[in-house]
Parts: sequence; structure tokens; C-alpha cells
Amino acid sequence: METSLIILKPDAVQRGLMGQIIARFEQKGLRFVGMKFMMVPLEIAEKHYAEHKGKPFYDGLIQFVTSSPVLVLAIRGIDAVSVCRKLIGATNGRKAEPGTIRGDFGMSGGFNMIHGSDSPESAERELALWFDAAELVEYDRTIEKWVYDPSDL
Ligand code: IDP
Ligand code: MG
Repeated sequence: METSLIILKPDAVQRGLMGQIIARFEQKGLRFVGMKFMMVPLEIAEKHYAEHKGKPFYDGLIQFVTSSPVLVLAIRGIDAVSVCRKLIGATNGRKAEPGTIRGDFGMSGGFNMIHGSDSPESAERELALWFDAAELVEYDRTIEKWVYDPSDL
């Protein structure tokens, strides 16, 4: 099982899309193990997006994610990192495929509603940045024996 770090960005919250976006992950069969609604401290935003420092969109991106609350999620499943990225779609909403979250709900390259870890290594780093270990909730869901077949596990 992998865990991915997902953020519903300020535009998703402001546009009232949290429920519809969360539903996509629930319907897929993924398990939520962490969730918090918060204003993003500048220091966390800068650490989270450190790889983009110096790019033309960096300052606007930091301003955007710290401007209004976000919903931070930790989502678990087999191959959860790549599965979540597929559900999310391409970075620019105008280019993202229909059926993806960005493809169905967005028109912007920057205001693209959601962040998802891009690799298991990024997920580990990001989970440690956004959640204390005790905030990730360990539990079983009996339904998962119907989500996965025995050869998946
Ligand atoms: P990703 O979120 O699909 O992984 P990244 O390239 O890692 O995309 O960029 C991080 C975030 O920076 C994007 O989700 C988006 O909000 C913003 N961003 C990326 N490229 C641009 C751009 O060209 N213009 C404005 N914002 C951008
Ligand atoms: Mg990225």
C-alpha cells in the first residue's frame, strides 16, 4: 500500500468543489487516512514547492496557496500515488483529459484545484511535511476485500 499527499487548493475550496473532488477518490476505492482543513503557513508552502523556486510562476503559486484555506488529504491504496495522479490529470485544466478532476472542473494552468504527489519519494517527503505521524489514522475497511481481489494483495 502507498499513501499519497493530496491538497485541495484554495480555488477548489472557494468554488465549492471539495465534496465532488473527494467523492472521486472515495468512489475509486481509495482509503482516507488523514484530512485537515487549514490556512497554509508560508514556510510550509515554500518547502512544499521548493523544486519550483526560481520559476516564473513560483511567487504567484506561493501567494495563491497561502491566500485562502486548503484541504489536505492523505490517501492510501495499492499504487495510490500513480492512481491519484491519473485521477487528477494534466497540470493545465485546458489540456487535461475529460474524466480527470482538472479536465472536468478546471480551465486554468495555475488555479488547477488540486495537488497530488508525483512519486512515492515525493509522497514520503510531503506526508512528513504536512502531517505528524499521529495524525495519520490506521484502521481497516472491511470493504477493501471487495475493492481488491486476493491476487492484488
Ligand atoms: P503538478 O501540480 O501537475 O505536479 P507542477 O509542474 O509540479 O504541476 O507545478 C506545481 C503547480 O504550480 C501546478 O499545480 C500549478 O498550480 C502551478 N503551475 C505550474 N506550471 C504553471 C504555469 O505555467 N503557470 C502558472 N502556474 C503553474
Ligand atoms: Mg508537481
